[in-house]
Amino acid sequence: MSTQDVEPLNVEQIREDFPILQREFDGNQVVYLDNAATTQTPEPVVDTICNYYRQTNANVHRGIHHLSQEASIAYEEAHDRLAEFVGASGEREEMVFTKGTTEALNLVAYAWGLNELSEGDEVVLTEMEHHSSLVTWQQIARKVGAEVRYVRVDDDGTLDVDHARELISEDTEMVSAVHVSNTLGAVNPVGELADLAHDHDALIFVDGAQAVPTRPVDVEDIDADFYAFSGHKMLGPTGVGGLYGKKHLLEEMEPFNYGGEMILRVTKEDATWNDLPWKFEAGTPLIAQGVALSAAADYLEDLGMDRVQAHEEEMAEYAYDRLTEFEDVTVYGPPGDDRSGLVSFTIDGVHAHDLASILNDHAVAIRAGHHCTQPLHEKLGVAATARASFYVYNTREEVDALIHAIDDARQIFA
Ligand code: 7TS
Repeated sequence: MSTQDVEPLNVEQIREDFPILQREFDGNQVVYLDNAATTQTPEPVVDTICNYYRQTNANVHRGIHHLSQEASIAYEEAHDRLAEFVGASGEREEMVFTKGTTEALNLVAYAWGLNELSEGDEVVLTEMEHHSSLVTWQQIARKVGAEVRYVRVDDDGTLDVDHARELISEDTEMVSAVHVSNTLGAVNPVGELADLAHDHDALIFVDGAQAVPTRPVDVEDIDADFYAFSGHKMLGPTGVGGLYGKKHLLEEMEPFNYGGEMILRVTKEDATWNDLPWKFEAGTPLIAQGVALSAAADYLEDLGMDRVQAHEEEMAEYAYDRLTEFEDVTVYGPPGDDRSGLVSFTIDGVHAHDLASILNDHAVAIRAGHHCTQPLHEKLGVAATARASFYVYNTREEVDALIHAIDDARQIFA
């Protein structure tokens, strides 16, 4: 989609919903550019959390009193809302609430992987996986004697799809790929990877932690078997996220955790499992968080995900263009006009942590480190990068403030 085709976001108005953006440190107003780590929470979402606790709070599913009924309805409808948000027509049955993307990956790796993978099987990842995917599949594969293989990242920071075509074979049982890289900003052709996986009777898990917040996502269009995301990266609260799974797969899978809420009937010898998605939500679930996540989806949908995407891309392109004006700055990942809303970079002779610290003196918040993609950083030949990541409330002026602060750091280290 061309970013010119949609009406720009009214960023000034959006910022009014985020009082945290008015905070000052030593007289400098915060410039929050660490959105790939976590996004800020708008007033309507904060209100939803507060109102939930003020008016509705009760445990769900097992109560027959009014408050429990209200809480149950709100919590159940939140599943429908998030299913709809990512294009899952199976509604709540295909939408499990988890703590976030990491737990969703662990859920599938344990509940599906431990039971379905065996010696000789292959799990195909990409070199740009976040540790939540990479480490999880690595450890599960080790337990069952399966092999993990990695689709190469090209020098231009995009996925080598031809290599994926070579790697994915009859031995492949699972392809697990990140939709949008949290380090490179690359947007992977996950629909194409899904087709490749399915051509070889393998499944595909898509890590949508950086995609669901930043672009319209349709899991059925992608034909993902599993698709995960985190609420705190899309204006929602911490501690809640979603796992979409095709209904027949979730039905066939063993539970992940055992306990209350996930059972239908229990005897001293055995137990049977509750309906989807509750079979995968053992114990008192993330009620307030789930309801608030649904409000975050409403907020984003009101903005329009195509407009959110256009804004992200505009911010990233502007930052890319400004950063690449510096001769001593290296920006990693695809070109400025072909990336999601973040830029990871290094400055010759300046450690990323030192840079982040100087930027912090200007109240510019970025992230420095390996961003939980250590093997990718090894490939890039750097131990750490600095990363600025943008969201719906960021402005060009804030990118200018970033550039100004970087220039200051360059003078200090010159
Ligand atoms: N996958 C990707 C692509 C991510 O960017 C992250 C978090 C996760 C999975 C894990 O999400 P969680 O909500 O379960 O923690 N990424 C980052 C980051 O880039 N900086 O801090 C967290």
